[in-house]
Amino acid sequence: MARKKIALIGAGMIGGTLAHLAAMRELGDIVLFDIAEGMPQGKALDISQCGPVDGFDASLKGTNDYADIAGADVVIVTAGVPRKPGMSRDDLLGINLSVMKAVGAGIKANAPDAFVICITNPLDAMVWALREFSGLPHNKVVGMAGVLDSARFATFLAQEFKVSVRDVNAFVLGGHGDTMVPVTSYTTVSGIPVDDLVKMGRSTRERIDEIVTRTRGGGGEIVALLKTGSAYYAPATSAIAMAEAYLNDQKRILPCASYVEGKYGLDGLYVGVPTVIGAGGAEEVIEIALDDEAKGNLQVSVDAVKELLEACKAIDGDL
Ligand code: TXD
Repeated sequence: MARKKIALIGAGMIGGTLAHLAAMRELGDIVLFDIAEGMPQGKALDISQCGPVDGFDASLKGTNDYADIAGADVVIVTAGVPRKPGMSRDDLLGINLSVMKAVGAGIKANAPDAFVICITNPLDAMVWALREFSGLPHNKVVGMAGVLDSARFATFLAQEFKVSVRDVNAFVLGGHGDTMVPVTSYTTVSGIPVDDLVKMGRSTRERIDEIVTRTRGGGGEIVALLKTGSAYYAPATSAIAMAEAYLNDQKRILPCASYVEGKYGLDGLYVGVPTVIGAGGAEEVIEIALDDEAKGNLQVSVDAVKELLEACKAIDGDL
């Protein structure tokens, strides 16, 4: 069987990290595409030279030509401009919308059978726009945010409870932004709900609320520290988990920005929901029961996403 092909559109900080991780895990051969000339070629060469040391078999190619992504099994999109300190995700809208238009056309023409994972911010709007521009089926285009947001939530909770991160199963719903909805009632430590751990005196409601607030601002915290650019190690690791679930038909239930029509009372938009990822792409959106507080928070998040979609439509007449 021929190796799988992973195309990375955008070879910046996340794109380069994705290429390194995909090579080390031997997910397949890797194509790094960017509009910057030389940079994807340089990164491909550098990473390919890890191979003899690390012992992985993966060919890497850097390119500025969409023809090189032909037949890709997975396409991961990070192309665009990252947030700078003081800049909100929404400020990025106009610039990154035009990038999605070019990328959507490139995927449509060269890799129409791929499973596409969008990472570019503002995420919930960009994944929707990319789907529109590429014309791929909704189940083959998803956004990465929830895996990262729940990893941040899990990291902080593991620190709070002084337990292994492996035992924390954190649950985050909604849009990727300050309105995301970390749901403590579905968040567990080795099966024990966080709310029960609070009752057992292992933390306090106030501490958990602080952790929820820190999770919501998790991206901004890193942007402020880095001063140039935004997080890339954990975002890349999160997208790789989604790509692996698809390539290996794992049927993992991962929080993804998926197209939701009907469930959660939504009528056709991309937002973060638990999604079964397998060989069929986003195979199923899982609808869970939410208490009134979580429902209200999800609505705020959905309203924020809808506002962004309206702004996209106002900018680009094709949408
Ligand atoms: O959870 C999440 N979804 C995110 C999203 C978490 C962290 C960062 N997130 C967003 O990912 C961030 O706000 C950005 O929109 C993307 C990519 O972040 P990265 O840190 O990798 O940005 P870089 O290093 O600036 O890389 C972007 C690359 C850069 O090399 C540009 O030359 C290239 O994108 N670029 C393009 N490539 C192809 N085609 C076009 N049109 C293009 N325009 C820019």
